[in-house]
Amino acid sequence: QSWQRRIANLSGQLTGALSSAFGSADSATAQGQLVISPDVIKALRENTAVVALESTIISHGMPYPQNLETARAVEAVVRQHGATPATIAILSGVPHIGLTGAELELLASRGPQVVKTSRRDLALVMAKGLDGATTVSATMLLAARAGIQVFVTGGIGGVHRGGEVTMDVSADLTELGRTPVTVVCAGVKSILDIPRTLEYLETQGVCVAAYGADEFPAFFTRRSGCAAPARIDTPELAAAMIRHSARLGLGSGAVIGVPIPEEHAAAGAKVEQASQQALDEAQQKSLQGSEITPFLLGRIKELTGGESLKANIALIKNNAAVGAQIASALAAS
Ligand code: PSU
Ligand code: MN
Repeated sequence: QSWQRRIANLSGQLTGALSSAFGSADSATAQGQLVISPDVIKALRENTAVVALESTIISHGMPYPQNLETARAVEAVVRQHGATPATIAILSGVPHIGLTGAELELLASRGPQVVKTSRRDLALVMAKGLDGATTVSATMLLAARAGIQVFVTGGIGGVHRGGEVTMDVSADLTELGRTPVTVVCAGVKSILDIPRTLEYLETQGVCVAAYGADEFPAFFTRRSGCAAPARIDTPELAAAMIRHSARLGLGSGAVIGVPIPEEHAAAGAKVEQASQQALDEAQQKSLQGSEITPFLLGRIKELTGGESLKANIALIKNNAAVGAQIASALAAS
């Protein structure tokens, strides 16, 4: 039995969901609490590579129709690199692992009307039968329940600037401390407090590595000024780290920060400036809680005339290639 499956079997709820999904030709008829798409079920059963993808980035992170195009392109990149993509969202109150084209379209076109669903929101979104776009924390949790160990996104949430006073610390960070999923991303945006985010992840016992670099990346720029706690240069080393973490039963996740490709990093300085302005505006508007991140992302996009969006799309595709290589190395081992 694979490690992946053994981890999956730790969850009784999941075992029910998986076996009912495995047993039915049409996964939509699964009796369990998760609906897993036929592709993903097949990949999990055959122990081939699977990469989880989040959906808040689709609903709240980008405008329509670029969000839909990007979601499709990212799935295609994952496939090109030999892995099965599993985009995760809640549809009519049911967590879905792997979405159809129509389901992706629905999420993308409804955008921010879909509930931004973090760990704390999951059960109530399900109870109300709503559509929810999962953040990094909720996506990690559901991926783990489905036995998926590698997850690709753009950037994770972090400690907000001023977080030492406001206590605005993304639930992504505590999730990383308690859910064994490796998140491949472009690091943490400089709209956040990157040094404190790294400190917090250390406290949570999360392995944080830069991929092929010594410095932890800052999303739009390759450098954050912060040394990465660790460095990983190959998919094989990432896979070995994930295996050891599982064998030890660490129970925590990992972050692998992939620097934005050089040719797209040029827009970085401009985006940095826009970030500062957006931060000032958010403060003037006294925005709070979960509104802050979507506001900042939207405002930066406006201020940079779409340049940040282009860079954003490029870096996510790059992360998808790396994540799929890591998932493939893990499946092969
Ligand atoms: N950071 C980005 N892009 C995003 C997000 C974060 O660069 O789209 C989204 C992710 O879904 C992440 C969430 O999990 O925002 C974090 O929100 P908050 O800061 O409210 O925890
Ligand atoms: Mn927050």
